[in-house]
Amino acid sequence: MNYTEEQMMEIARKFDVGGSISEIKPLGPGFINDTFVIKTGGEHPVRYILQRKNHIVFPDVPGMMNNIEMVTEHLKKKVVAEGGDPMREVLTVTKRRPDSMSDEERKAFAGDLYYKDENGNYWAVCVFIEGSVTYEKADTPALAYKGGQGIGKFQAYLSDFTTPLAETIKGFHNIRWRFEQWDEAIARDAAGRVKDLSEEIGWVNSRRQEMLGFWTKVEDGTIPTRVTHNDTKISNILFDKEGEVLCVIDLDTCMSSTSLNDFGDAIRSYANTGAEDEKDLGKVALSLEMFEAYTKGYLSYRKGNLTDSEVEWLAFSAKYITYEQLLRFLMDYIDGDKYYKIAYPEHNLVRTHAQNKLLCSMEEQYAEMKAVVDRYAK
Ligand code: GN1
Ligand code: MG
Repeated sequence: MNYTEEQMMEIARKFDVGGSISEIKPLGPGFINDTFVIKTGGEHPVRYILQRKNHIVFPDVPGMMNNIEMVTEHLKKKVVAEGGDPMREVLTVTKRRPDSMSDEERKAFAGDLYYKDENGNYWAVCVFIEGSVTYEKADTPALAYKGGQGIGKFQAYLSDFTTPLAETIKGFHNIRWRFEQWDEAIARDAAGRVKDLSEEIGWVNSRRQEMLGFWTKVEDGTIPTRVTHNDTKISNILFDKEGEVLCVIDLDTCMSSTSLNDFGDAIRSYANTGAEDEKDLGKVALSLEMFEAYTKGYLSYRKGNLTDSEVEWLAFSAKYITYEQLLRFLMDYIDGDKYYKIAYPEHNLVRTHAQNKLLCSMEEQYAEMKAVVDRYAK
């Protein structure tokens, strides 16, 4: 469903953006939500991010927005205590303009944090952080080191956050649940593609027990559960122009899980020598240099605060999340491309192959990865 510029402006005006809106432009390349930048006119223009939240993927948008509000409030207190700037170093949710709300909206849970339009789409706004830079790929170890610090600090700040968070996507990084979805997808064969995918399906099946073995450690409490981000790819971090981490964004999946997910998902993007959807598999591998830089940065904040079991499984988490991503891309391809936005028909299959190549490269270098973790965890 496409909206005209006027309709989107109307939606944006429901939020407390001060001043009149002069411009609205799409901002890419999120796979799930639709993102726009809005600019308010006047002498001192201010920019905001307007997002249409994908409520098929996130069935409880009010719960999600409430999570984000609570987590960002907590983070802001930490930043203030350290003498930082809470408006630049933490995402700021922009609330609804009270005079734009109906009685029903006022009574709704977290009703001031989102707008549900007549088509059933949910919208939310946050402040645009000026002077920030995002990357699709880490080009230097220095950037990977800083990214590691950013997520390490994020986890450290949230380590004393105790309010239960809503589970915004059921079993998001729970491979046992993913296998339930997977088995159903194979049986359903919605797009009739299973017959041509025996090699790729084999990549998933051959590692199934190994991955369940890891998840069992989370289920039995050997590996603890904490408040985590769960989507730590490099493009979800804002850097400043000097390459320092400014702010961790895309908090839609902030919930309780193992902190290892945040490490593993970051490695999946920072330490990949190629793009997530690279067609030339010769370009895709795990860069041990990037792995080391990220690990060093991350552990500079988390060393001493992780349990022995977390340290033991840290390197494995990179394989786990890359494997899960392979499964999710392939499952979506089998389902007929219902979840991830695609740019061309084979996109999810290309992504699957690239993740598998990355995973194989991690498997080959696993002993070295473990040695790096041990070096910086002490
Ligand atoms: C999605 O929303 P975005 O583009 O930051 C996905 C992640 C995947 C990632 C792959 C809610 O992230 O889990 O790792 O694509 N987010 C959701 O690039 O499924
Ligand atoms: Mg996301």
